[in-house]
Amino acid sequence: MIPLQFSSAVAAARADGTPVVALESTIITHGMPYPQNVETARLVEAEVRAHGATPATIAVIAGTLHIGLEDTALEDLAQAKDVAKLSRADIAACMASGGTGATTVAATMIAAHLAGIAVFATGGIGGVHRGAELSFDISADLQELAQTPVTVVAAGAKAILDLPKTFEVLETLGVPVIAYGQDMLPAFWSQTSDMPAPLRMDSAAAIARAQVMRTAMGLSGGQLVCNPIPTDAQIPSAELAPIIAQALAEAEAQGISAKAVTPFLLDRIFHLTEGRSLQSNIALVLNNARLAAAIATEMPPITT
Ligand code: PSU
Ligand code: MN
Repeated sequence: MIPLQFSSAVAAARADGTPVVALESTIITHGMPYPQNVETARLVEAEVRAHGATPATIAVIAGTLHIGLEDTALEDLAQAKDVAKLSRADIAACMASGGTGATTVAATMIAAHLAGIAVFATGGIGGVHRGAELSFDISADLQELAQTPVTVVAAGAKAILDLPKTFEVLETLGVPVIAYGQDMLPAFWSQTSDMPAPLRMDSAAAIARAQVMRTAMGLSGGQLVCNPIPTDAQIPSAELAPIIAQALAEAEAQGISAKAVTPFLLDRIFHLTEGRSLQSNIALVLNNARLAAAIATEMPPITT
């Protein structure tokens, strides 16, 4: 038996067959500082509700996999120190030992699929880190997209990563990468990159139909929807490039490795931009929540 706990709102949505959008918790515990992390988590949940779906923020608390968090649990998680960062490799061990942990994109996809939820909104996915040819640091998020049937809405991958290598690996793994409403891939803090998107779709219905077809054909895995950041929230890449370079140099000098890399870089970029990177991050997550709610509305209802 898997210890699963649905929030009252998610349980009601499942019973009624109304749309649900999964949300991750690592962005709360390891991606943003307190209190902006919990404020953002609440805004994202509200945005999903305002667009006709029920938010299901996912986390492991004392060994139980929560699909949807009540507000006090969200607040506790946002304030907690030393919460584990869980991916495919460690989520089961954490649950078996009664531990508490936040779910990354990979672990959130696993949990969403267990709960029958087909759509998930986040900010950015993990990917191939710069220098991966030496470190072999490639996020488990990419493999998860190849095997778990959940459509993930993100703003692309952050420029802290090696973007061309990240998209090469996704192609190798057979993951559909869809730019929403434009020909070029977005690049997280900017609306466009210099990379053409493998696929372009202009409606939530088209994205939902593609996932349904994929699953019907027996093709495993999900889809990555790359939704460009709103115009007024962009940060020019020329402005961020030296900041990212500095954060990467500091990570290297301090010997930061493995799962500590992404949280370290996000925190350094937040401080080096005096919080501006966070404002952009919040705007794009909200934008992704809106699109995810629209896609969830077009998906077949959850069957329990
Ligand atoms: N990218 C972001 N913000 C984040 C993350 C990635 O822009 O908070 C988090 C997500 O939870 C993602 C994880 O799944 O970092 C990837 O970590 P790693 O690179 O260690 O796989
Ligand atoms: Mn990694």
